Amino acid sequence: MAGSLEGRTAVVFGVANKRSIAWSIAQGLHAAGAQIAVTYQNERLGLEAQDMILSLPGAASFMCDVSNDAEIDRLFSQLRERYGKLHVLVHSIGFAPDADLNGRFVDTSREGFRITHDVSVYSLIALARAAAPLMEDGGSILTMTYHGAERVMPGYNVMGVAKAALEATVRYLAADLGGRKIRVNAISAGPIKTLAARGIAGFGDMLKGHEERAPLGRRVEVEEVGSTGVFLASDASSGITGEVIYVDCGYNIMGF
Ligand code: NAD
Ligand code: 0WE
Repeated sequence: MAGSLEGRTAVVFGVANKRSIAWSIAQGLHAAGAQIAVTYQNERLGLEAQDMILSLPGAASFMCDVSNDAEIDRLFSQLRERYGKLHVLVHSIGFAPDADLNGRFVDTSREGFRITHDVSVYSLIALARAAAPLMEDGGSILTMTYHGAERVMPGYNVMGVAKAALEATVRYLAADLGGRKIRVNAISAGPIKTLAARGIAGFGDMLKGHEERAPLGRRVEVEEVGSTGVFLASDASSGITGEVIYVDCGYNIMGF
């Protein structure tokens, strides 16, 4: 795969630390020859991001809180100034207020629902709209989803509803942007121990259940998500758009 993204520029959203799925995708894209821009949510996470990108020669980092339109506008003018064109956008962002993740779904607050959908779903629409004019040669947009969009996962709650909306958003964006040769896809990853998974009650048991039920008999490695990200970013996937690709060791196909 090395070299398949030579001459391409990619912007990656959602790097919090070395365990982030976004970081694995960024490393894969870089190894395939892409020039990388990494964005981070706030100054606190920026310190770590600046440290990490030292291992990706030529990479740069930018701050962008995706719940803020002005920050999105500022970021894309910085990207236009520095790179001119853009080929790949990776959206690896999800957030729900703690209270709405751990309680009963029926108790989801109006504000919790709004924040979850704003950060986890609307942001993809806003980023796709801002990126499209820079994707002059066509492009590939990818986002991260989870099986809780389709099946009830205890505790995933409003995030599951947001992931269902995210997967529908992928299809509507793919239809809108296909004429500009921009593809839009999602990776549905099995459970991975990242910052976003830490502190989730019963996550260890979930990993065990996954290992027991998945056809491959193990959990998914973050690098396997990274390599699928490289595939979706590259011309190897040129006929694929609007899809949700599972990288979960087959867990989702099982009925029992
Ligand atoms: P992570 O905590 O490393 O990444 C989540 C990222 O979202 C962080 O970098 C955080 O800074 C960013 N973020 C949150 N709010 C933001 C905002 N307002 N502006 C900008 N950035 C913001 O955890 P992760 O597991 O790598 O999660 C990445 C994606 O993968 C999420 O969409 C998550 O739902 C999805 N996913 C995770 C798993 C898993 O088990 N870890 C499985 C399937 C899908
Ligand atoms: O998408 C996710 C988790 C995303 C997430 C995590 C947090 C923790 C901290 C979103 N918002 C927050 N808010 C916080 O305050 N995953 C796919 C990982 C995950 O989360 C679960 C899971 C799995 C898997 C929650 C319940 C059940 C399964």
